[in-house]
Amino acid sequence: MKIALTIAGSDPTGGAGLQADLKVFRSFDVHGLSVVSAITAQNTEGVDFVLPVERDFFEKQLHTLLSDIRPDAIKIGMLYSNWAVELIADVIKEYSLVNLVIDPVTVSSSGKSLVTNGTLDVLREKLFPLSKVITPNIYEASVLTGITIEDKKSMEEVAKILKNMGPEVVVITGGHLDEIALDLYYDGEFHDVEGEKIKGEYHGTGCAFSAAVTASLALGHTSLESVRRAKEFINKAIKKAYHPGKGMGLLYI
Ligand code: PXL
Repeated sequence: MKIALTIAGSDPTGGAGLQADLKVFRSFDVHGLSVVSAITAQNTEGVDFVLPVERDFFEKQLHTLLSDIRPDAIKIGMLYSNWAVELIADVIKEYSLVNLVIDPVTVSSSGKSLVTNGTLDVLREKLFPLSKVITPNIYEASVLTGITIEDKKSMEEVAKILKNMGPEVVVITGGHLDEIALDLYYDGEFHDVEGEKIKGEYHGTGCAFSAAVTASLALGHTSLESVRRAKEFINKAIKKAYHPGKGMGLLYI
């Protein structure tokens, strides 16, 4: 069985974070490993509180796991702390790990910051050059480059700048063109990854998308094929989304 590791925060609703990632891995018939960077108090209405795990304990989780099991692909979700980014960069090199997918999480859908000061800068400097695919949404791509995305042209410009930061592939998610949901894929050439636009607000779509890309890479698919499979998976999951709480809908994953 192929193996994928998520390094992410815990979301008690199961809609985002490592709980969602593990469910997505399972849906792709990939064994899931998880290392937790932070725990959160949240529900479907929003994130109340974030508590990072202690640095030494975070490092212990990584070494204890990776000295035993080698993942075929790795997803980086919410890390919260700058030191967590640096530790992961060291670990990736030490264990020669491949197929790194980065979801550069910045804020929750409810607006709570999921990074501390400077985390995105360290992520860009230390981890982007080691990554296979980065999956910012339009907002995250704008924050990372300082350029506001207003149309397809500026989306392409931002994708080029992000690619120069080191990843093999940039996927900017969440673009809209009329009734089409457009993700932009850039690996030196542009590919549109189109899907149906589905109305409504759902929690954890970014997490589930990047986890699906990771699972598909673990299975040996190319980056483009993995992104297409992930998009299809998310579209189906949104169509069957449900509302277990008072707030946002959760994906059927
Ligand atoms: O969707 C981004 C995200 C990632 N990881 C955790 C989260 C959230 C959003 O709330 O809670 C743990």
